[in-house]
Amino acid sequence: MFWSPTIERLTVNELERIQEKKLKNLVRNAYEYSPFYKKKFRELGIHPTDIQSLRDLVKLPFTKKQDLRDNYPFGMFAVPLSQIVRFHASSGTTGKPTLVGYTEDDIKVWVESLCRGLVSCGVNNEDIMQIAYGYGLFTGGLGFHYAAEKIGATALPVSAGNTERQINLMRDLGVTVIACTPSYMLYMAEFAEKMGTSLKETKLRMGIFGAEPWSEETRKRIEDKTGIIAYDVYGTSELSGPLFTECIEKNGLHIWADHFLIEVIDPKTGEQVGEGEKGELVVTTLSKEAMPLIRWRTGDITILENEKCNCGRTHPRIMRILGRSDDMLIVRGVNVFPSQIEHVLMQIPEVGDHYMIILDREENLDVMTVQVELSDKVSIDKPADILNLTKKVEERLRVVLGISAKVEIVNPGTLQRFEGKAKRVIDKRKI
Ligand code: DLL
Repeated sequence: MFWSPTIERLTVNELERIQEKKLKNLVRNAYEYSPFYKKKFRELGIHPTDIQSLRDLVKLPFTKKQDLRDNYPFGMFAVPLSQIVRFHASSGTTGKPTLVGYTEDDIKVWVESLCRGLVSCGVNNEDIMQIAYGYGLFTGGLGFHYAAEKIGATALPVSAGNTERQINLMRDLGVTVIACTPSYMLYMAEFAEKMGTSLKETKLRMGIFGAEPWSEETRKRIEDKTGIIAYDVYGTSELSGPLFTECIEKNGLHIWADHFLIEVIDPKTGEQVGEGEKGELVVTTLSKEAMPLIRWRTGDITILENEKCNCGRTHPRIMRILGRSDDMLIVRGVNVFPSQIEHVLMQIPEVGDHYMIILDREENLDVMTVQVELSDKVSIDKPADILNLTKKVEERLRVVLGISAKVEIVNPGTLQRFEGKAKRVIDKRKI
């Protein structure tokens, strides 16, 4: 089944012709209307007429997360605010979020992309889709919501959390498709067992899982425990939100080439790697109006596959995300940079210079513990004072990160010291 049968099966040549036309247009628009790109192109001596074909893409500079931070909130936008119909945001390194704006057409392209993906997994208008990604500034909930409705499926906008209610609704309403993080699915499966039931006894037949790294082993576990088919979905807020999914072949995620131009590069040299080689995914948005991105460094490591898929789609695929090229952690679906944690800790005079971040899974849910030494400059030893300090650090971290962390205050000099590069993150999670 196809959502846009003609477009999804265009020949590579036809797709390239669309991409070339859109790329030229994008560069012209960015140069004219985006203050950020105008300045950057001028600094580098690039003029839109330098871009005549897809081969010229490499002449263009990369765009990085830091660019979004430096131009917060509206400096990346290429349309006036009156044309923006929605904002989404994800957490940033120093408390400032990464803001994304959408025009009406940007939302349409996002929805179209995800509809193609969902239909490629077999979602149809008979399905009831439980959307257990967070609704709000996070793109997961609303992204799936709009696509489910567009397909004519029934959206159940339950958002994340309140697991007992999730399971009751799933059973009572005969939910057939669920969309959530893979770790939350595992948690739900276990919770159902505690409630004396099993998700195998529901009508659930499929799950679309993403927003965090996961593995083939986790897919197998989810499928074994729940009896459903598990598909991968990828996207980032900067590119819109959830966008690309596997099809029923489960052999890579289709990237919709009429809207997104992809490259895979060596993160160190910036050079494109050969097909089949591992590298960082770089995406140029060909249709986005509000916040066009040229050669956006996703930070995600993958492998590109250009061969036509057995499902009949001609658009390129990326293989399951294999890791990150930077230190970004994903904790309960939220992007967390260790530097954000350091920033919070170092603003609190009662804590010392040394800390450790420990990530683990309890009942399939991520738990983050931050161990930090007490400063040797202060004399706090009463348990009540330590408790107050613990609460204060926890609260500050919660405000900045948007998720909670367990804080443990330890005595000065007790945490590990490093001679070379500090390794402050211990990730015990098995994905
Ligand atoms: O996580 C968008 C999304 C929502 C995708 C729902 C899928 C489902 P951000 O919060 O901006 O956006 O986080 C994007 O999450 O750069 C990857 O590192 C990671 N990520 C997303 N999907 C996958 C996946 C949403 N399927 C960051 N596998 C990305 C591995 C993923 N990592």
